Amino acid sequence: MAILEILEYPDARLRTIAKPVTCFDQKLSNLIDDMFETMYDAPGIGLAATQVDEHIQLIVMDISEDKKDPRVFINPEVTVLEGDPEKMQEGCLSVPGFYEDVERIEHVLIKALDRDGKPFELEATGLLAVCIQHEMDHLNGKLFVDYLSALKRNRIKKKLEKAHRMRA
Ligand code: QAP
Ligand code: CO
Repeated sequence: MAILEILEYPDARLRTIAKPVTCFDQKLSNLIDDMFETMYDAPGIGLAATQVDEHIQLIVMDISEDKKDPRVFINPEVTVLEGDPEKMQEGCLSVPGFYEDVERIEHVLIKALDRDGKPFELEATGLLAVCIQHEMDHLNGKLFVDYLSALKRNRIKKKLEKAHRMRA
């Protein structure tokens, strides 16, 4: 297993559109394990393959307190069950140190494949619903900062660019 490098905003590779997974092989299984290790190490509650520069429709997530509920979503699709938007504070491993309110659909039906390629369905509300929408945005090249005002987004961009310059 390995801890992978997480791309950070405004890295252009975060704008890549992910392709569906077609091959459920050992390579995919290894990537899933590495993504869990990377997410738990951060620590985070969700990570999309896009964030580790792998442009396939794969998400790992664990919203439990004790890292006891690892979930894998491959080629996910979301259907709106109740359209009422819910405001929740979001963060992102690709936007470290920044947290802002974003409006998301509060009740969704998720259809996805598990790590063996077996289809499953899951009704989600609360944090799980918010998190799957956040992670599916990554697969479409979208970040939570895109929902903020240009002023807030640019402030975050400048601060992260400065941090990256200091690191280099
Ligand atoms: C997405 O985000 C999410 O800034 C997952 O310094 C977050 O795991 C969906 C993290 C909140 C819904 C609500 C962020 C870790 C982790 C940071 C994460 C940081 C260290 C973010
Ligand atoms: Co994120």
